[in-house]
Amino acid sequence: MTDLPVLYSFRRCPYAMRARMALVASGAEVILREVQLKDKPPELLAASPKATVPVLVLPDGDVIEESLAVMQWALERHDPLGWLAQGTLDSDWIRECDGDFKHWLDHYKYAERYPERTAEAYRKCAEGFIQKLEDRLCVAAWLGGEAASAVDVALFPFIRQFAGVDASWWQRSPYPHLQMWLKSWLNSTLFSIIMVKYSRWESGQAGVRFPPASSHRVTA
Ligand SMILES: N[C@@H](CCC(=O)N[C@@H](CS)C(=O)NCC(=O)O)C(=O)O
Repeated sequence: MTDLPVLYSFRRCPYAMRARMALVASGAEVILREVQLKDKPPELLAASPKATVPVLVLPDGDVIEESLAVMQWALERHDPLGWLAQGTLDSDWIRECDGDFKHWLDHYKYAERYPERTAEAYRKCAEGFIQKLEDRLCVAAWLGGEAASAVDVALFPFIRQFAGVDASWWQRSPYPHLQMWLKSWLNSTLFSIIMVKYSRWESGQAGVRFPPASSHRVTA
């Protein structure tokens, strides 16, 4: 069991979600250690002092401490769904998602912490990116073209978060293509696998094998 990479993860973290999706799609097996962000285990801090999740510790001791790097590592080893062929992780979509969009998303989601403006005003700022995605998905089923790509996967957890802040507004919003795109990820087998709940990992425990043995080969 110890010859597998160890993934420090937090179920609801969108960065950890994109990493878990790529790991599952690649067929990689890891040992998952579910952490609490408010009380991170010393093993995580020792492996990666910057202390964000996800962090992947390889059997040779190398540490991968950025979600996109975890995706790249997994998909370079094995990419049966062709996600990298369809869209590289060096992408303006991802830069904008992780930059400006994430900034406004956090303000929208936690508007009470930023009382200078209303949640609706913050949402409007985030909608610039949402509209660009909608425009793209009007002309292509996926961001990379005809098939899902690593770019779609990298963005999905953040669009999910945006939609979830006010789900009834999202249902009424003028973004039908993006709504369909989101729905297809939410309904995917892959998503159900990566959202399985694990109890918090405690020092001294082995951690759990991820993904669970029965869900190794995902085709969609
Ligand atoms: N650039 C990092 C960002 C990861 C990140 O910020 N993760 C959040 C959780 S969603 C985190 O660990 N924050 C540290 C904390 O809350 O203490 C990546 O892509 O992996």
